[in-house]
Amino acid sequence: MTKTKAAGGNAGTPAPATTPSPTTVGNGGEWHQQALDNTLSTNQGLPIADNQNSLRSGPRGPTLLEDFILREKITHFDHERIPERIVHARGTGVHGVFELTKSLAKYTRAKILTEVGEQTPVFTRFSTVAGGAGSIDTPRDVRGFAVKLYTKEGNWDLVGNNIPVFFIQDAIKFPDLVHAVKMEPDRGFPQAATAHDTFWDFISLTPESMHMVMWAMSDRTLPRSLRMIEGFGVHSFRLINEEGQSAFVKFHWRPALGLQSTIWDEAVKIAGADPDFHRRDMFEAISSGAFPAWDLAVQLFTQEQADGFPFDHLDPTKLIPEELIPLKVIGRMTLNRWPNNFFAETEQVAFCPSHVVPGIDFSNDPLLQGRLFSYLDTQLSRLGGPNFHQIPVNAPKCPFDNHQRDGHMQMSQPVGRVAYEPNSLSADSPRERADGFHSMPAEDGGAKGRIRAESFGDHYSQARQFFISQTAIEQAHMASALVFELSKVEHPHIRAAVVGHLRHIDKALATRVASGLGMDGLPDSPPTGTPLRQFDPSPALQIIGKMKDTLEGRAVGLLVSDGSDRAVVAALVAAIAKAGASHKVIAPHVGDVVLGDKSRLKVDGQLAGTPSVMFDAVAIVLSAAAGAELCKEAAAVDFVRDAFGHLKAIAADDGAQALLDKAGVVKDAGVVGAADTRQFIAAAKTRQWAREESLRKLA
Ligand code: HDD
Repeated sequence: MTKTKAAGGNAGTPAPATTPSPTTVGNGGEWHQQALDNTLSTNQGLPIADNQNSLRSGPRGPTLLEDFILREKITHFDHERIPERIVHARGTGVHGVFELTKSLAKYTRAKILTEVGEQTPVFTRFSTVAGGAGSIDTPRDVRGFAVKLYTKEGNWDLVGNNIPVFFIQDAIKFPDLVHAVKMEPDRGFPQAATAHDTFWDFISLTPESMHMVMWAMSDRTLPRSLRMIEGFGVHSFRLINEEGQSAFVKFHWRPALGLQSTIWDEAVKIAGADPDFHRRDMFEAISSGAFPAWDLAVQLFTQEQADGFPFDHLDPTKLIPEELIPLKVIGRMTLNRWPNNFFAETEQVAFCPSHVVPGIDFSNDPLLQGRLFSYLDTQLSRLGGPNFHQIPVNAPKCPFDNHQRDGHMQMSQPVGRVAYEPNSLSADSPRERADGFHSMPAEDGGAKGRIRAESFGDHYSQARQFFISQTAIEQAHMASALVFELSKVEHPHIRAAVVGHLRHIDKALATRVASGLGMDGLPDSPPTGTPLRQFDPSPALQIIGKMKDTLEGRAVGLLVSDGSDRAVVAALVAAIAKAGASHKVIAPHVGDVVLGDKSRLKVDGQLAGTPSVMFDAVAIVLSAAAGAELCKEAAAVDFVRDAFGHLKAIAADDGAQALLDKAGVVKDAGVVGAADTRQFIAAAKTRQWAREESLRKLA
């Protein structure tokens, strides 16, 4: 038998010249010891001599079953994926810290809400709802906003969304809702989209969804950045103080950067330009030290106040307007550390609304009650068994101990012979503590039955309130969104049924949508069931009203070419940085551009791959020759046309004028000279809403 020299092996992959990474990795996951000398080994610690070739009989012969190294590696690989979340599969997680600034000691004994100045670690995961784990970041969709607070008294998970109400009133409808919104099961599309028959069919037959539908059709579901969304705990929770008294509470997260959204055409184009737009945005912000922050605010109210509300606060399709119960800011969350490993943390993190701490309790909201079951249950199949709390990202950072034992993937090694309580054999085994968690002893009697409370019966008044609270621009976007979504619905009776519901919300809206869908007149409305109320507008429900007069945290695209004026470019860069924004240099080619004074400027993005949809405003500085040349380049014309069409501020010098003309840019307050940096920054802080009417026929 001829001996063959093994090719490859470690000799074929020289170790990089960098210093070895730390010997331990992970946040609490220190079990994963990395060999000090960087030796590649099997999971049993066997040093591997050849990681390039499997064991075979002869150089061209069959691979041998004996190759335990191959089998271990491939087997592990084959099992690398776990079932993705049935909803909220696509997510971005970040570590951070929560600091309480105002004590709620009057209302609760929870230390997380009473110890001012205490820094509590958190892990926050943002998500879309409908799409799979690999789906785009910018569909029209609700965003999940789930926060795990590792408190001294155990983990508290506040598992919310960026919308304060929900589609359904009872958890028993959740599987139907999710089956309706997910890709249609016979055809496997559309992915991450509500614009299809099954979603709107379910909605049209579920009038309680109308309030959330209004929110979903607003630009709230097209966020500019995950750093610029609000978060809501949605349900009423209870706070319980030392005396055992209870108050109701709703939790709100308010972004320090204010709210910002994209517009529909932009969101669609971002999806193609950068499917990871939101994840990348968060990664870049954290990496650059621009840590996003949110205020935690509460709405506190008593049972007596709740009894006087013109709606039922236990109904998760209702919100409590801020005008009725003002928000009180009590703390701040700052996200400041990207996970070490996406799978270990972002994928394996397990949130459960049932994770509360002493002093926080549940209300009887029937949706919340169902959630208390569902999340624990889903983790069992998603993470493979009952020990998911031992995964570092899920483990409490306070001591925890009980008599639960064994199970799949048990990582701890409990010692001793006693695994039960009460016992007389082990004085130091865990026992009850009188000041542990107590449920509120609320009296909740009543006849058993599958009953929907009459007080849950008004499905339209708050939907109407939301609509009339919006600016005319936001209303137009909602009408257009409804037309777009329903235009994708193939069954006319579904379209008609939805428009019928809209009549109860706002007749003018229904008329706009009906006309956008080419309907002859307005379809019939279903009976309302209960008399509707006329609520006053609540401006706090707008996005535009909650934008901050700042460019902080946002991004400007700077289109340049060889020969661009260095002084103008430098002034723009300085002004953008001063405004707290970032910039990227875009040019027809990567590498460097040589500016007019022969200095060189590093290019961050090539024009065709870095369209203006990725920025909040653009500045274009070109020599006359480059400007003329770029008029022949579709990517350059689109760059400008889209910036204008998406209502962004445009700063341009004389050399760029030909390109602006070619792109159909008409001078307005948002189109300014490139040298006028002050005016540019002022214009860039907001969208040029007045421009929209001239550009786009909104429904
Ligand atoms: Fe849910 C995940 C938010 C109703 C069942 N939900 C999940 C996540 C968020 C929410 C943010 C992702 C958590 C993460 O990042 O891992 N869900 C909500 C909100 C709701 C809501 C704000 C209404 C107010 N959910 C809801 C109901 C049920 C569920 C009524 C079931 C009866 N949700 C789940 C789930 C998920 C989930 C199937 C999927 C993955 C997971 O739990 O861990 O159990």
